[in-house]
Amino acid sequence: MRRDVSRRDFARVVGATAVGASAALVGASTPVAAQAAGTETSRSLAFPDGFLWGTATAAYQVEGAVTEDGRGPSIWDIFSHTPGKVAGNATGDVADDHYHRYKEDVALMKALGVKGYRFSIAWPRVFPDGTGAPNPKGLDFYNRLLDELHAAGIEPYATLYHWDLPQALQDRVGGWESSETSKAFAEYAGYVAERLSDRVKHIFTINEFGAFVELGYRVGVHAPGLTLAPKAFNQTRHNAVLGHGLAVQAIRAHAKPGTKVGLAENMTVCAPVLETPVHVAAAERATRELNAQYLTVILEGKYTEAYLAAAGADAPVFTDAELAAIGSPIDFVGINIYTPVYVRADDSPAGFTVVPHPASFPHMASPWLFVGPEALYWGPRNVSSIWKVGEIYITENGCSSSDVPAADGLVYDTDRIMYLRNYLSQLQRGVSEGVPVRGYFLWSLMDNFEWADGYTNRFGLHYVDYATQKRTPKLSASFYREVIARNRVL
Ligand code: GBH
Repeated sequence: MRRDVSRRDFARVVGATAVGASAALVGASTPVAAQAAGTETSRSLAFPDGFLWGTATAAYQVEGAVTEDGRGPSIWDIFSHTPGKVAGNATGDVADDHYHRYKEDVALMKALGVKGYRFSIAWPRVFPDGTGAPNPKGLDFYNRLLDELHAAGIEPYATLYHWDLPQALQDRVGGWESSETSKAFAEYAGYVAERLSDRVKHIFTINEFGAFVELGYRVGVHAPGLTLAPKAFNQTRHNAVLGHGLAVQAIRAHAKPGTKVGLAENMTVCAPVLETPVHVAAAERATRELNAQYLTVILEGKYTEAYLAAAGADAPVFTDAELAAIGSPIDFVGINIYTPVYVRADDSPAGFTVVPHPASFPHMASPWLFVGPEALYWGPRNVSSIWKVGEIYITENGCSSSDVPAADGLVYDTDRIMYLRNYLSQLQRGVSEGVPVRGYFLWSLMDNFEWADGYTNRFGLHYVDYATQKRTPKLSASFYREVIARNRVL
């Protein structure tokens, strides 16, 4: 006899939220894994004990409260308030109001069962002018958040720069166009590390050079909205990696012993078109060259010859001391992975070619988010095989879906679950082969301000009704809770 299994079971597991208190819903009932310990049908696709399951957000995308407690303006405040820059002229003024609702949001995480939370610290809360006098009230917010996470048994992973540069630095020195910003970033990093490293054991310097520098200073679709000529632009890239390196040194100088430091980069993930030795080797060559300006120089302490040759007279100007700083040893590499590029071997001097996606290649709600699950296998595998990195985190992975609440108020995001199931299966493949991925942070805990897309693209495990700030777990939240509880893909 047919019955409406999916709808009824889902409603039982997560439905409480739709009608009542949010935090209770996903986690309140006995985890299914506990009931199922003896009846589990499969142990395939299992992760090792202690694998760190987490979720992620970033300050400007969730906090709101942009003028509260002495926070200074960031380049994203100015950019989003400039008409025509963000879809619907949306801003992060309120976003998810996480600044006031962080306790509720930590409860959502606890209900999911995550063991780690990756969040970012807003530089303009801590130094409203970018440099100079710190604003203690700014750091207080993160102290409150850390206390709440600690009480919930969730390990904090803090990112120092997720794109919200103090506007004062943009005005005074041109932001990342100047190495003054690199130095200011290091001062801020040391200041925060000294004060938070009693509880924060993992610090990421910078989130995604490959996004904020390219889109903010070359393409102009992200803050500060510039379209620099190649020479100034390559110098900007250099200043950004220099900022990372100087910050690593400052963190080492000021943090408690044992604090680990790394970065979170959306490296270009190169997947071989065919898994044969010749194409696998080409994908490794491509990984070094297509990440030359960021990850490669950070991990090797020098630019590749091909990068400098291609830049020619537009190459960045730098000193050996700067390269040494950029190449400061780090403890782990974080990789934000959404989509791969496919690479094949060829007879060119570079020894590889990127194969463009055919028009029919499937993507999620965001047109750029092509579905290539094997990115979660090849990304970390390439990093570990090329650079012998021994500790890797997937610092972001997730997707946008159309996410329209059904008549019963719930969001049945089966496409997001399909995406996650396939990506996590490829991650599991790598981990089971010994690729040293220690944890995974799903982007994102909840729908939020998606930069130039405003609120039009939703990446959350929780649906946010922006009119009421009500959070409702999507079906994917149940999926992720079960993955965590069972420590395997399902
Ligand atoms: C990450 O960027 C960010 O770290 C995070 O803040 C963000 O919310 C999340 O992913 C989801 O996007 O529209 O053609 O100009 C991922 C890298 C950079 C990919 C911006 C999409 C825009 C492409 N993203 N890019 S386009």
